[in-house]
Amino acid sequence: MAARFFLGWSFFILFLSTVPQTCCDEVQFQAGHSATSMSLGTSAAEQRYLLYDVNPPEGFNLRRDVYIRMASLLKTLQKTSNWVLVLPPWGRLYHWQSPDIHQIRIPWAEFFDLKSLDQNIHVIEYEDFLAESGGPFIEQVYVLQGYAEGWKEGTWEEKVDQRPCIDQLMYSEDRNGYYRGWFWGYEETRGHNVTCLSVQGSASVIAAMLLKNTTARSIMLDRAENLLHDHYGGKDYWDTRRSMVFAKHLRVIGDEFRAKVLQSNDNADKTIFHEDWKKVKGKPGPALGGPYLAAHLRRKDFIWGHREDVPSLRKAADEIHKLLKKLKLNKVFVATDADQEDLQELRKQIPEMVRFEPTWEELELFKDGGVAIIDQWICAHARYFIGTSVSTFSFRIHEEREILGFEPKTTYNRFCGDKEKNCEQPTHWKIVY
Ligand SMILES: Nc1nc2c(ncn2[C@@H]2O[C@H](COP(=O)(O)OP(=O)(O)O)[C@@H](O)[C@H]2O)c(=O)[nH]1
Ligand SMILES: *[C@@H]1O[C@H](CO)[C@@H](O)[C@H](O)[C@H]1NC(C)=O
Ligand SMILES: *[C@@H]1O[C@H](CO)[C@@H](O)[C@H](O)[C@H]1NC(C)=O
Ligand SMILES: [Mg+2]
Repeated sequence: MAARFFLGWSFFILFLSTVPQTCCDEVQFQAGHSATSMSLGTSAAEQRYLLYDVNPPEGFNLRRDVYIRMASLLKTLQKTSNWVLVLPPWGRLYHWQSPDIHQIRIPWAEFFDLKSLDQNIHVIEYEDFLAESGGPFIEQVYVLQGYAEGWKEGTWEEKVDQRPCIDQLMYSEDRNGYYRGWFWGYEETRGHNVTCLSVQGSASVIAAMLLKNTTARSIMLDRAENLLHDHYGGKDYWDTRRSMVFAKHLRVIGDEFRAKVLQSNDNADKTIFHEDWKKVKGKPGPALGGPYLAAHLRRKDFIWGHREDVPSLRKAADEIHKLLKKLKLNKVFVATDADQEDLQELRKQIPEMVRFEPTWEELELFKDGGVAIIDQWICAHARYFIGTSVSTFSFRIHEEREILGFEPKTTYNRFCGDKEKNCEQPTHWKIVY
């Protein structure tokens, strides 16, 4: 536990003060539990906890999308009773490969501004849940899955049913009858009951069931990505998306880099940031952006499949040079997950390339997730952005630029594959306020 707080930097102290001690043995939990079960069904104000997790191979930016779905489920639940969303600690992500860095049990406050999240729906960190709910126990785990028989042709209906588990269960019963599992790296956490649910439909289809079929106070939805958006791109979607403000310490680093290396600042760029996201009501157009082009070049697993819509480095470099000329810019900021070999090639092809390269200390401090956010923040403030086809990393940059008020044609652009015939450009999603 102490390992996470080895750093003395002042802004980490902030986190410390909000993170209570993990505690409590079973006895305490049982005591707390029986006290509350007496009032079950009688007290509408009783706090219930919604927890969730996502399929392990999914990356950071798809997980951000699943958060939006869970937030709309929480809003639906809150119409009937008192619920809070417990933020699933970050960690063990496939793309976070920097060696020797402790990258599990990371609280959301290291990446996002909790106060901003909390202005949209009531959220708490997992460590707060442990302290508040009386210990490392989750009463009911539902593992979400599809239907074994698939979709019946021609009929789409939203439904949820208790069904036998289709895949091998990632939880196992210990000798005391508790379920053990990954639980975000919290080994002491146990589930009282694990059940598989087949679901088809948007996040809120499960709401009625959570309200009526179970009295569990803490409920975890595992494989939550099986629930779809209630209304992708609607007001509720955008409210939640706008509330996902990056943590201040990461924005500050991004802004310093913009100022020092790219001669970019909010006043000149007309990209004014408000601490209160609810006060921002941008219209597309007024944002100008810093005097640089930004490109997101997704490599690794995106090129291993030889996808038709992902360019070679040569082709990407050509496109970047064309754009620099057209836009009369001489700097290009490149965000990429390219390996060392690809990076060398990129430097050769694009000598004017600028990148955010953290020192080891910065990497240890911000972690792979924080560095990716800094890359996204810098891309979001460029005069013009071009991303990689169907990368959620690029999609989140589109949204950030939309919030900042950029003209759509400076945002919804992507590289084309070398032999791609029909290079369709990304969809423009307008904010609904
Ligand atoms: N720092 C940094 N990391 C990146 C970049 N592109 C990809 N990554 C890493 O690779 C992951 C990609 O997975 P994901 O977020 O799911 O986006 P997607 O797979 O592109 O849809 C990111 O979360 C980052 O960890 C980049 O430009 N800069
Ligand atoms: C929830 O309860 C209703 C009514 O008892 C039942 O018909 C339904 O199958 C239950 N749903 C699940 C997912 O258990
Ligand atoms: C576990 O939960 C399911 C769904 O609520 C329920 O049908 C089942 O009886 C529970 N099992 C135990 C052992 O309590
Ligand atoms: Mg991914």
